[in-house]
Amino acid sequence: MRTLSFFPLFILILFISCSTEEGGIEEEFIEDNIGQEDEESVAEQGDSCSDVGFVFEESNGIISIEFENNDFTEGWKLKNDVADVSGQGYMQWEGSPSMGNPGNGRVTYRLEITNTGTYRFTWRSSFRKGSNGTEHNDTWLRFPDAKDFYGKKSSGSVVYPSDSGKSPNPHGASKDGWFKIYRSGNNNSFSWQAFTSDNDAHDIYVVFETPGVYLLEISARSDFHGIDRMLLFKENISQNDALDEADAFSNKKDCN
Ligand SMILES: [Ca+2]
Repeated sequence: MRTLSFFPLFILILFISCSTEEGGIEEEFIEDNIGQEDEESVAEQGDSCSDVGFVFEESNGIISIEFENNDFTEGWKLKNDVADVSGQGYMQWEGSPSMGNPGNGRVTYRLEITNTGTYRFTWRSSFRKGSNGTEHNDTWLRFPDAKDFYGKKSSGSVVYPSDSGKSPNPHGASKDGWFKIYRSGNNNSFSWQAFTSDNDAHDIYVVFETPGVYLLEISARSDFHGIDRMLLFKENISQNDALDEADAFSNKKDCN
């Protein structure tokens, strides 16, 4: 399939190389074709590193990522106005809020998983506007090609994203396989919190069944939700132990 999908692009390049007229139109076609190829590779499971450009490498069951260490769409702003953040600072969404529609301002991280199994997800975030910790405190999250993605409480209660084909679903917003991930409290210091289901906080888990490259997607929900770092760790590792290891950030491997 990949050879076939490149074939029209190859013909177009040949055509342009022989033609000096209407170059602008042909260039548009080329851009469209490249875009389709990108979308196709994103949708495929089992991408290799060379398909996606770079990956964050899991090591010893831990993935630690500076949230800002990626390419962002318009609307996301890099901020560094507080001392208590690492790397280049943190990212916050300053575009229009997207409370009911996940997918706007989408950014994808590729994770190269060697140690398969169930990982817990958390991030370090703050609300960067006002004094009410129930506002500007959430962003959408999705793992589109993982074996499973769910919220779980210590009581055993489990919720699955809406439209995932599984139930029950969380209280409050969820759509198209996305969870709304929120933090709580009126202290706006950056803190490690990541919950789903309103007023019924469930921790976040994802299952990687086989070794390979998996997608972690975020998209804008609240404006002025600032995110500094993300952390995934095997569920048999405590969060404190994972944090002890997490200052050694995961290698961002360039595949090109
Ligand atoms: Ca950071």
